[in-house]
Amino acid sequence: HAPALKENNYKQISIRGIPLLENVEEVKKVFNRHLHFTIVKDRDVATDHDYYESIAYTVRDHLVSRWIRTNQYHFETDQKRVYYLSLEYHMGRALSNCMINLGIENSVDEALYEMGLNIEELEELESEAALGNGGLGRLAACYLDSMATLGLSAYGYGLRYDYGIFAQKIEDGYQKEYPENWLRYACPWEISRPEFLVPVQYYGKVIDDKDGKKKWVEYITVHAMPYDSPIPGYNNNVVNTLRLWSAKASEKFNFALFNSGDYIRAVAEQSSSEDITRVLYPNDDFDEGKILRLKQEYFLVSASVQDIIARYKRSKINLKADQQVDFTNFPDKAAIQLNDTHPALSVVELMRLLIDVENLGWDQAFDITKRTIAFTNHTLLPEALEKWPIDMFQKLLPRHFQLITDINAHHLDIVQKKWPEDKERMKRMTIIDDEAKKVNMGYLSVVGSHAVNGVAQMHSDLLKSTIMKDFYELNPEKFQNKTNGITPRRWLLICNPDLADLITTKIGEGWITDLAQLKQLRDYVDDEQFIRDIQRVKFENKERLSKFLKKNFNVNINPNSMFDVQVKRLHEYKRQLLNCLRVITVYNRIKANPDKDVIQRTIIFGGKAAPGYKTAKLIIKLICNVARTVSEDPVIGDRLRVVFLENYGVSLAEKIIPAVDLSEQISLAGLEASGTSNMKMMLNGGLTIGTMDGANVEICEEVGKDNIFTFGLTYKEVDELREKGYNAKDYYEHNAELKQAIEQIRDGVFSPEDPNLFSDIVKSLLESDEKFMLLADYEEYMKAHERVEQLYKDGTEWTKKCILNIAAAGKFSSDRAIREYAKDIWNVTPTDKKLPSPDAGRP
Ligand code: 73E
Repeated sequence: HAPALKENNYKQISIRGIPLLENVEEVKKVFNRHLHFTIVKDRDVATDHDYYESIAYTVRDHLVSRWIRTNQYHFETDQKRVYYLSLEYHMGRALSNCMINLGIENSVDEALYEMGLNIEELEELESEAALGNGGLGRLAACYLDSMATLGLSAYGYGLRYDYGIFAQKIEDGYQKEYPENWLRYACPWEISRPEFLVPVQYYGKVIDDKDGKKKWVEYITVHAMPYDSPIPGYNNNVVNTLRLWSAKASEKFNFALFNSGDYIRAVAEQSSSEDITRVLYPNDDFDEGKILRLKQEYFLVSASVQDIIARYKRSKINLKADQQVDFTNFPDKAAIQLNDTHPALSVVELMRLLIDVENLGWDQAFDITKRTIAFTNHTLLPEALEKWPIDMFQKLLPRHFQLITDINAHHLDIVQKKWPEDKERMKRMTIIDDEAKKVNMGYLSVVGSHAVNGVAQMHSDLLKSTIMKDFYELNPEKFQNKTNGITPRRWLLICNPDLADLITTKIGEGWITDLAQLKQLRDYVDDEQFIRDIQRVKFENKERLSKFLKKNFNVNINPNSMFDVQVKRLHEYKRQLLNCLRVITVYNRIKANPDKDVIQRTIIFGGKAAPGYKTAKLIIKLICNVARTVSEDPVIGDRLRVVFLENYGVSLAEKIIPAVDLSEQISLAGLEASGTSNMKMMLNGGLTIGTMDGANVEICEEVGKDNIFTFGLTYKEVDELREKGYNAKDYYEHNAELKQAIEQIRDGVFSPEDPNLFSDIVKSLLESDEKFMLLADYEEYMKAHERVEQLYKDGTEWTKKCILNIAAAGKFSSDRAIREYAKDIWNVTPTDKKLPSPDAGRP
């Protein structure tokens, strides 16, 4: 009764592993049991979503004993634990990731197939956990995967937002935001733990207690409810935990109302404190400074640090301790990593708990705090650096403000001793700026940690020479680089199974956990069959994406054209507008020279703009209008196609990345701290066109400058040009094609129904202080694209460079990044040993 093989059933015919038949029978049995006992449906009334849930529970069953065993093992060995604190986790879907990491994918595929169900269709029904904005949140997710794969005793801590990043719709070319209720169906992956509820306090005041201690009183309490999700390592029987906190009103919160008999109102008003974890702030690289955000940050920090201390107290090291727990060894048992300054309050919360609750002295508490905490900075953009108004901060967290004041005094004392005469330096370095009336969370993070790192070499260097210069001079030993990475499991093995198979047939499967092995592919760069196979796989991926876009968005693209892709958050510094000017120029060239032989291009854009970011939203509209003009122009035909894809996120990225020919990484040098889509596209055989910014610099180093298209001002040149005075008009006047493109936007060629629609864009492009210097890089960008075109005409030469790019992508594995954090910051040791399988005895 097996159904005919559907054309998108491609994972079915994967060569990876032949399913064991007894497992297949077992999977079917468990699936049916869950449909019956967990979902409570029979096959006459079950929906596709019910089938998805049944299979999700079936897969989860395979995780459970490994998960419990991992916890037991971590308790038994009591190795140092790593705690990753982040306001964002952009996890994406869990089902295929769990199956692959557990090695049960083929059995599950086969079982479903035999039951007439299609695993890929069911996978699409999982709503993704999109609790992040862009690179920072996705990095946290990749790092959890690597920490589990490297056998670290690691925990992620975050917030369980009811609403993650909004769903983006493009309506008439405009971005519209819709709430994404990812918890509408219960999430099969999370387990709530009401027994571990943690109280979090806000407001109130601080009084001097009888025994000379500070006491925080009259606060209000909100409870943090933990929800745990499994984080399986790859093929090593490790399952770590991501613990996300959800706000629960405390009954005491409305005590007065309850007592006054206004029971209904008291219960109804509980919801306001539960708003703390209602929604993720949808800004990337931008700080809005809202009090609700400060409440969120403290909520994560307080609940997590209390949990960490509680686990330390329960740990082996303290088994024999009766009353007083000894905190001397705390930094040898816990490392806390701050994902940017968003959880920076950890510094003060750990101080508060050690001093006020655990009765340690100030100096010892500060020493322990610094040795425990480390800080990763992700951006130099001034508008993203968190600075809280003193008034707001002091009112919400009075005890923490006192402690920051103490830390600041201690810190400035050290500065003064080192530079006794340097008043200006003291002013620059203060954590609490009394003039601006702000608390600087970046400075607090540096002062409160033993290690500070940037996310690519260039960014780490700039940190030391710009925003953290004074702090680098004070403590050079703290500053490090940890170049970002991506997990090769999700970003190659899972999203591009055919390429993964092809690589495996050549070099074996060691690359999955040791990505540097990809360099062996260099041996096949002249192998004609291999070149053809790589071309075939890329083409099939492009076909698959084309069909998906046709089916889901009614977008038509031609898989025979070059896929030229810029997908990332919309931000002026990323310069999607520069790409748009280039598109307009390509369009004009075809129009001016319709008989010239040019390669066919599909230029793909995608990405969300922050809902309040007017300029970014107008750029989306411009791109959409240019796309419309191009597609309606009969002269253009199939030579140029421009599309803006709706709702770019992890799941859509998994479909786009394998199909990329050309990766657009064109930020103004010095502004993109690292970038990670550049790494994903490289790993999947895309060639990069990019500026010397962020991790592009290291991509260029790894692959060699002949195998990448670099262009544009270097950071140093940007600096010099800014110094000398950037003059947009010069570039505009001296380049006829650039002038034409801007004039067309100005004259309403792309918006005949409202010719002035884009006047703000035109105006800002021509301003002499235009921050992103778009026009300065235009000409070189066009020339770089001509080199791209030249190479693309020679399919074999192009593909050889694709192979060299894949072969050189090893450095950009998150496993490499996590090994470096483990060695240089956390002082823990990765292992490639497997934990005993779950049917072995208790550790
Ligand atoms: O360059 C990226 C980097 O690859 C950087 O812009 C991004 O982090 C990525 C991972 O390291 C980033 N996001 C934020 N800051 N840097 C940010 C800031 C405030 C809110 C949300 C995200």
